[in-house]
Formats: sequence, structure tokens, C-alpha cells
Amino acid sequence: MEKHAEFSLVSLKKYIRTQKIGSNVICLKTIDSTNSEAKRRSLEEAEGTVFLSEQQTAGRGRLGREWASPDGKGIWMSVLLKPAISPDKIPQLTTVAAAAVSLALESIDTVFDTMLRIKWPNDILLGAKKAGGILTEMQMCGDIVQAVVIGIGLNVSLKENDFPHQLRQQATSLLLETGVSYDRVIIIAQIINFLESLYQEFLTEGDLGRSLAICRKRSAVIGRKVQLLHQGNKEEVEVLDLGCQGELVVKHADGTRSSIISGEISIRME
Ligand code: BT5
Repeated sequence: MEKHAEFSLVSLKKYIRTQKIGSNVICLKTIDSTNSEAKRRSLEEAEGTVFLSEQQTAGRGRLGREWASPDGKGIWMSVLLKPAISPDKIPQLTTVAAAAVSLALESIDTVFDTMLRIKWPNDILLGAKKAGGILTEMQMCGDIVQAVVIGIGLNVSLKENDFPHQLRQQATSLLLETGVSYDRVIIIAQIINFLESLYQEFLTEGDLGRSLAICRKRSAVIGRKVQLLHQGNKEEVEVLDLGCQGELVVKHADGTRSSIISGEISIRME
């Protein structure tokens, strides 16, 4: 049986100004992972359904990594989408979601205008530390995209001892960076509002447009040297830009250039 959460759906609805995303919101008290739940229920639930949980017991990052999701301290949400686009375009939705999170936080407090950076492809940084992440997953039926789940994790009011020991040097929260306890409901509503408009633009215009401009402006990596990590190999490259599909455009040590699509690659900043 579902256990229900503390989020106030009534107040959430008050702040949501969308047609599709958030027209159905499922609030849970605890779940293994909102992304897993959204995938399990992807056939029966409509496009735009948002899954929220106070806590995740098996929150996930990319490549099977763990995502710490303590009770009542963060936003652990997944958005179920059913876009009629080809599978190779799906990674671009991470760029759309990162831009939506960025606009949502800026709209709530101008302090984020100076602090927030996006570390390609999916990390939300405040200063040099990670405050949030995005995990985009898809379900296929043959060659057709059946569903896409965009998972967003955002550390809102975690204090240092709410993080596992090994994360304390690298992770942060909105509270730790600003001293303010933000209302999660308003942030969730703003993420939904901005996500819907950027998602609609992406679908109708067929390109990343405004989302890309936001991610470029906020990029933590453009113009910097980073390490590309791929299947145990490391390579130092210089990041030149984000390409029009959200890919990373890099210059290798031998001067050649290439474009990197998210997928299996991680980067570490020096
Ligand atoms: C991510 O993966 O950053 C994607 C995180 C997505 C989480 C959301 S929460 C709602 C939805 N349901 C899920 O199960 N997941 C999504 P990645 O780039 O692979 O980063 C994972 C790494 O971030 C870990 O290996 C840790 O080093 C670090 N990490 C784990 N928990 C963290 C946290 N709460 N805050 C900051 N860093 C964390």
C-alpha cells in the first residue's frame, strides 16, 4: 500500500501553472526510487505525471551510483513524459531539465544567480559543491520510445550530518549555502512550471533553443580543463562549448576536437 507524504498537494496545485506536467501528482512517503516507481507505472499513468517522495531508500544516480535521499530534507521527484521523438534525442531532455531547475531556483532567490552552475551533463552545483542531479531514463518498445522518466534530486534542507560521510566534502544543500530553509513546495512548482515551457519549446521547435542558452550561461565547465572518465580511462581535455544537441565539445591534447554525448562519460573538474 502507498504511504502518503507530507507535501501539501493543495498548496502545490496553487503554484502550478501548467497544462500537462503536474496535472497528476503522486506523493509518497517512502519509495525505493521515484524513477523506478515512475517506470513501473509508466503505462497506466498519463504523460506529465509527477512522482514525489519524502524519502528514497534506493535513490539512484547514473551508472548505478547511489543517490542519498534522506527523509523530508530534499526534493526527490520524477516526471513521466511520453514524447514522440527518436531515442537519440532523449539525452537532450537532461539539458532541458537542468535549465528548468536553474530557472526555478533563480526565480525563488536572486542569490542563486551568482551561485548556481551546471556541470555537464546533469549536476547542479552551488559554488563548487553538488546540490542536485538529474537522471533521465527511457523505456523502449522495439525502436519506439514508450516513456521517459526525468528524475530530479535537489538537496534542500540537508545539514552536513544528513549526508553520508563520504559525500560531505563534495555535496551541499540550499540551506548550507544560503542559510535559508526554502519551502520545497514552491521549488517543486517552479521546476514544473519551467520544465513544461522548456519541454514544449523543445518539442515544437525541435531543438534545445532557450534550454541550451541557459545551460551555456550557467556552465561550470566551458573554458575549463576537465578529465574525461570513460570505462576506467582518463583523458585531460579542454571544454570549448556545448553543441546544439547539448553535447560537450572538447579539444584534445593533440589539438583535435570532438563532441561527446552524455551516456557513459563522466567528467571531473581540476
Ligand atoms: C546524479 O547522478 O546526479 C543523478 C541523481 C538523480 C537523483 C534523482 S532523485 C529522484 C530520482 N529518483 C532516483 O532514484 N534518482 C532521481 P550522478 O551524476 O551519477 O551522481 C551520483 C553521485 O553523486 C554519487 O556517486 C555521489 O558521489 C553523489 N551523490 C549521491 N547523493 C548525493 C546527494 N544527495 N547530493 C549530492 N551528491 C550526491
